[in-house]
Amino acid sequence: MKDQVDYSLYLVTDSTEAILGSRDLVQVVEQALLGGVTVVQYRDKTSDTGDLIKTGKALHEKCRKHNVPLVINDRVDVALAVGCEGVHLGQDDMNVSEARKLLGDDKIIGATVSSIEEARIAVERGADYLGIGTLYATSTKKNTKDIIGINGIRRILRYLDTKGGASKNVKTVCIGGVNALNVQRVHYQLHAPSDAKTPKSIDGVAVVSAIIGAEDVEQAAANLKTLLSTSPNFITLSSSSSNDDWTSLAHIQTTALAATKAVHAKSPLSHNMTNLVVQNFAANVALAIGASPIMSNNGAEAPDLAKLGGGLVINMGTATPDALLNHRLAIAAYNATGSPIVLDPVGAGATSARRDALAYLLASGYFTLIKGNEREILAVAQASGFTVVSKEASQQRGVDSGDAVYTLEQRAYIVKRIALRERNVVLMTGATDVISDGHRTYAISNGHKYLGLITGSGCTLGTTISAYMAASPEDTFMAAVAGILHYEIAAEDAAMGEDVRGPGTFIPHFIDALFKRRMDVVEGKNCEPPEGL
Ligand code: 3NM
Ligand code: MG
Repeated sequence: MKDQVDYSLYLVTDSTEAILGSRDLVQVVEQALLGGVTVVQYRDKTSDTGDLIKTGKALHEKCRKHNVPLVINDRVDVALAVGCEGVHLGQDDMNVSEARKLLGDDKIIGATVSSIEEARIAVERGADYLGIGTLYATSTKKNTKDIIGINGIRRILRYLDTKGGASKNVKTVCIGGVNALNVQRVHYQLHAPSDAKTPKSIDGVAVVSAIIGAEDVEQAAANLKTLLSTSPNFITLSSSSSNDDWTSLAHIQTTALAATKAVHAKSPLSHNMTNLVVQNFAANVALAIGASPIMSNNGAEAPDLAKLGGGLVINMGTATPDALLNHRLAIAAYNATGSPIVLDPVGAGATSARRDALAYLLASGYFTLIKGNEREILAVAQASGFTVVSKEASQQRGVDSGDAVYTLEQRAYIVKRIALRERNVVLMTGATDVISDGHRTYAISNGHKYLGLITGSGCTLGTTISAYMAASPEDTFMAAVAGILHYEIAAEDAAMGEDVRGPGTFIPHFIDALFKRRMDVVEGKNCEPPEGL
C-alpha cells in the first residue's frame, strides 16, 4: 500500500507557541485533514515519550478516518507504539537501514536530505521518500543546514533520475518556506516538462506554518490543495507554440506585427522599479511604444498595480536591502495575478553583494523573462552554484564583436539551458541578441552601436519587453521577440537620421523612431520583414 501514498500536500505538525499557539493539535490536524492534506508527520521535539504516544494515537485515529498515512518524526519507538504508517528521519536521527530493521518493509520511512550525497545514502539505505530542503529560509526551523533553493532541489531530482533504479522511484517532497504565495511557482519549477531528458518531478510540498499557523486551518489546506491542482496564472507560454512553424520568417513577421498592434490597442501598464538615472528615459520609451508607464519603487503599492494587468520590470541597479524588500513584495504581487515580470540583473556578478542580491531575487519568485548582457546572464547561470557552462564552452573564446567572450552557439546553449531550468524566457543581449524559451531559440542582430553609448538602453529594452508581454500574454516568448524587433529596428532607423551626429542627438531621434514604427505598423505601412533575424 505504501507505494500508493499521495505525497502532494504533506503536513508537518508543530506544537510551539509561535505556530500552534494555544490550540489543540489534534483538532488542528483534523481541520487540515478536512482541507485535504495527504500525509501527516507528527513532529514534536519537546514532549515526553508518554505524551508523544498519547497524541500520536489520537492523531492516528483522525488520519485513519481520512485514509491518510501518519508518520512520526525521529522516534521509531513512538511509531511502533502508535502503530502508525512510518517515521520521518533527520540526518541526526537513527539511520534509515537501522529503522528499516525495526519497522519492517511495509512501513514508510522518509529521510531529510539537503545534498546529492545525503540523497544517495538515504536511497541506498531504503528510504521510501525524501524530504528535500531547505527550500527557502523559514522561521519555523531556524537551525536548518542549507538553504538550497529551487536549483538545489532540481539538482537532487536530476541526480535521482540519472542514477536510475531505486533513486528514480523514490518519492520526493520539498520543505522550507512553502506557502500559498509561492506554492504554484515552486510546484511548477520543480516539475520537469514531459519532454525533459530527466523528467523526475517533485511529488509534493511539505508545509508547517502555512497550515498549522493559519487562522482557518481547513481553508488554508484546501487553498493550497487547489493551488497545487490548478495551472498557475503566470504560465503564459503558448501550448500551441510547438505546432507553429516558429522558424519561418513569415510567422515571426505576422506575430511581431500583431504584438506591436496589441501594445498600441491595450496600452498596458509598464511598471518600472528602476534607478533614478533611467526613470525619465524609460517613461518616454514606454509612451513611444504605446504603453502606460509608472515608475514606482514602493513595493506596498505593487498589489494594486499588479491587478491592472501590465508588466513589471525589476532593475537590480540599486541592490540595497531596502530595494530588495520592495522587489520581493512586487514579485509576489505580480506572481499572484500572473502578470509578467522582467528581471534585469544589472551588474550581477560584479560584486558579492550583487551576487547575493541576484540569488535573493531568484528565490523570490517567478520571472517571465530574465535579460542581461553576457556577464549578467552568466551570473544568473551560476547563481545557486549551478553551472550551465560546459568545460569546452568556458575554454573556447569566441570572436564575436562587443564584449562577447562566447561564440554565438555557446551563448545560445547557455540561454537555452537557463530557460529550461527556470521554465521561462531568457535573453542575452549583445551585438547579436540571443533569446530562448528552452524550445525556441532566436539570434537577433538588429540594433545599432549607439544603443551601447547611451545610458539605460538595456533597461528600456526591458521596459519595452514588459509591455509587449503584458499585451500578448498568450505567447510571452514571441511577444518578447516582437518587443526586441520594435526597439532595435527603431534604433537602426534613428541612427540613419540626417541630423544624428552621435549618441546625444541619437536619443531624441530614437524616441521618435519608436513612435513612428508603432504608428506605421498600426496604419499598415512600412512593415518589411525584419532583416538580421
Ligand atoms: N524541516 P515552514 S524546514 C521541519 O529543511 C522542517 O529539513 C526543514 O516549515 C528542513 O513550512 C522545516 O513553516 C520547517 O516553512 C518548514
Ligand atoms: Mg530529527
